[in-house]
Amino acid sequence: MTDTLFSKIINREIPADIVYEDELCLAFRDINPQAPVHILVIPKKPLVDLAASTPEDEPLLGHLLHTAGKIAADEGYGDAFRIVINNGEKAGQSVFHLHVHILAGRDFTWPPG
Ligand code: DGP
Repeated sequence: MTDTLFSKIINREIPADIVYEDELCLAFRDINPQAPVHILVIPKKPLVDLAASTPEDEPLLGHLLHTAGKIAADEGYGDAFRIVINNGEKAGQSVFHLHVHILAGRDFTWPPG
């Protein structure tokens, strides 16, 4: 996988508003928020997307989702938040380092756009 902006954020080469970090993941506020709370949770392991994950990544993927729920709660929206993972350009992925969007603080419609 080639380096993306997100590996530069992990390595503190470019700044970000980091809200959470542990040995497996980093979470920071999206630069172009689509809701009052818009945070990205990324694995430190450089996975391009969800489709590139393997069975050995299952604990990591679970950790990303569990952490996303905890962050939503910490932000005051533990009861109502949306999780999005865009996989592939046609699905809206623009940064090719797996990331979980946490969106909260407004009403959401279904189906999503
Ligand atoms: P996606 O379209 O699913 O690949 O989402 C990528 C998100 O990443 C998008 O919502 C904007 C955000 N983003 C892109 N570049 C940066 C950056 O340099 N810093 C931060 N904080 N967010 C970024």
